[in-house]
Amino acid sequence: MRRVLLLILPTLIIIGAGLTVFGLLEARSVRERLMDDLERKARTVAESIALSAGDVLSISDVEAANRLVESFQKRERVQGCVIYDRAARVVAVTERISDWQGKAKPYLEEVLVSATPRGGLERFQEYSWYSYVLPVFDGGNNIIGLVEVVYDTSYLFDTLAEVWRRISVALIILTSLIVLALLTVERRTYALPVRQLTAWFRGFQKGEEDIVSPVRAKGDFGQLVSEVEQVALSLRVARRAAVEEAHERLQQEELWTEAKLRDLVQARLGENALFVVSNREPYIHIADESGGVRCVRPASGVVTAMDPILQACGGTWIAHGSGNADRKYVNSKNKLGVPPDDNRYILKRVWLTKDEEEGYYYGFANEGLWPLCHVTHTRPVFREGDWEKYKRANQKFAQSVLEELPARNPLVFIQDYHFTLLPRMIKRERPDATVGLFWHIPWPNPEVFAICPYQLEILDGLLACDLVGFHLQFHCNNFLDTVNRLMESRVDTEKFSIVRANQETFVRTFPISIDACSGAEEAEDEERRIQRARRELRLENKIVAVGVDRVDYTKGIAERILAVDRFLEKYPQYKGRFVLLQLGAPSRTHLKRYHELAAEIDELVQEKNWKHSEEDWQPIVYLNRHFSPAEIRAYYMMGDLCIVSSLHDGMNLVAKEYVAAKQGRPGMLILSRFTGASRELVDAVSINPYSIEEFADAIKYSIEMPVEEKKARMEKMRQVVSENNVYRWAGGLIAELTTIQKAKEL
Ligand code: ADQ
Repeated sequence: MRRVLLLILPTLIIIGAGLTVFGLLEARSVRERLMDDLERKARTVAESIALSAGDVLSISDVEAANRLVESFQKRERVQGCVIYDRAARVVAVTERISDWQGKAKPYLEEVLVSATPRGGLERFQEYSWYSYVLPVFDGGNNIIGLVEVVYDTSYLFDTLAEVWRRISVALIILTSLIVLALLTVERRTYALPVRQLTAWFRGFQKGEEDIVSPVRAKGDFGQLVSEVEQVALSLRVARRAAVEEAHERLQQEELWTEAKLRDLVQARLGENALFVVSNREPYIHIADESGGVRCVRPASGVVTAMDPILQACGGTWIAHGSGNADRKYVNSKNKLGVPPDDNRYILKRVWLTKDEEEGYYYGFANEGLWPLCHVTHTRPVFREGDWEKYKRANQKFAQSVLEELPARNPLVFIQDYHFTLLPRMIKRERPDATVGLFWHIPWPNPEVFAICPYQLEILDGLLACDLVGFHLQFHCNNFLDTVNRLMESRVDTEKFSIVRANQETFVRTFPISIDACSGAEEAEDEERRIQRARRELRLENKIVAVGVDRVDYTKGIAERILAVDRFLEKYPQYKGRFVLLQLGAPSRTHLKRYHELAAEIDELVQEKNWKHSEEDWQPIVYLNRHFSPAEIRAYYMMGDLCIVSSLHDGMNLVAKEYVAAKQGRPGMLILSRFTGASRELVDAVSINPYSIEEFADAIKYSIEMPVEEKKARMEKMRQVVSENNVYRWAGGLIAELTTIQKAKEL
């Protein structure tokens, strides 16, 4: 619209100005012509009167003078005539303009003095009149009187108005024709081809076949079209070549690596990109009070696992834009390349209102589903309003995903309990899409799940998936049991799938993990970082146990502090020598339960530090803030022990991160048996975090374990984590999803 206005407005201004000048000149010339005409007529009439007026005036015959003026008043447009004597006194006046006598007429004097006729416009009784005055002479050169002829001039103005009306109509018609012509030319030569080219290129990006654009243009625009076609062609050729190379390499590699996952994605998905949806975004832009902006990777297991996958394979990650500076960093489609300094994939941010975030994320997801799925004795809260907002937010994400999907067989990989309704919403619009959802938290047994008032809608949403993944077989079993008990469906325990309304949903185990090689720096740099951290926290010569968690009631942080307290009570020889270094990333602080938990932990730390502290030693160092992955890695390496005491945890990546970071250094992992990780990391020291006595003993046992045993156990766990890494997790999932996709195509 703006472009069209820019084109049309100057043209209109020029035409308007031109026609106005033309109109003014034309009106002036018409006016002059009419005045000349009027003067000519007036003069003729006046001269005719003057012929007889000479006699009448010389004998002062008033009767004859009156007859004379009345006889001329019928002439065309003549209003009336007046005969004056030589002193400009009225001798006779046409009755119709008898009022004219009262008008002051200084011009009569001028005519008497100059002895020449005079014509001009005069205002009288709010009208404009034309007066022509002719001197009347005796036989010689002496003036004996004057004759005045008065005309009505209204027709003169009517004629001028008519001229202006015609000019205006011409102006309107001309303007409309020019605007129409400009719009037609603009549409044909610019708007339409640009629209066609954009639609074609968008289609090409979504995988539609046509390699030649439908736009045929010449000149500059034609060159642009040709350049766009070249880019499309090179892209397609490069993608094809990459797919073939990937197929070949895939046959050769054994261990799952970033490169092998990339090959698998290229070989299986080809030109189609991977679409990932999660609530938490992997990079958040946060503005601080000083006006600076930081880009932070949030403390989230989902982000820790998924970021290396997207970095390896590319694709689009759609997530809630939750940072207060997020909007500044996206393009017009709400997208940006991430990581910020090395754009490997696209992050598309979805905006939620405060109200939606409150109901969908804090309310339904984190006060309802989160406690429902974690058996930690925190009561789930289900509010109708939250559920409505949860549905609305799922719909918003569905819209955002659907805008992105390629033309054929897209693959969408959804994360977690925030999006139970999203699979159905996507499938309704795109039945050809293959949709997988990974459930990062535990799935409870049917009795527990049946508490949820919206259980059927949630199961219906999830069963639109082609694949639902869990960390553990136990969670898969719980899910199948839940569906079997609560829904009309066919559960196939051989194939581990559920069939409902012509849709088969496969249920599979994929234990999540980490990129075991990521974050490693030069050995010297790492050593320096560790020494600095020990110095700053005054931990030199101390036995350090690290704890790294989001501050969440499922993570058993309070139980950990109580166990340290009991350990020091029971084994006082460790006073002054042992320190728990607890890193706690503030999480969901907006919720009352999390607020209370944060206060409870602060209080416990103070109480136990006060109880046990000696000289400059305190048993607990609590750093309640967010750390970068590199900082956390230094703390892991520094930790003689790592304590993971979750009361219930889908997997727990901290345990795996610690094992990977130690890289052959002695250390020991104390791991809650209620984490998914405990099924794989069987060489850790296993604890029941609810049993404070057992927990305290486990700390002593881990410290006193012979170094050789520690090394051997850590090495076995390191092997497990490096083999069962996050690329294997994603590889398994994507391979399964693409197999399902192929089967559907047949
Ligand atoms: P989370 O509950 O978020 O994940 P977890 O798997 O332990 O838990 O991952 C937490 C991540 O946050 C780790 O990468 C850790 O390094 C990081 N982190 C912790 N404290 C931090 C701090 N102070 N600063 C910065 N980063 C910090 C959910 C499930 C888990 C499951 C994961 C992945 O609850 O059971 O393992 O998803 O599926």
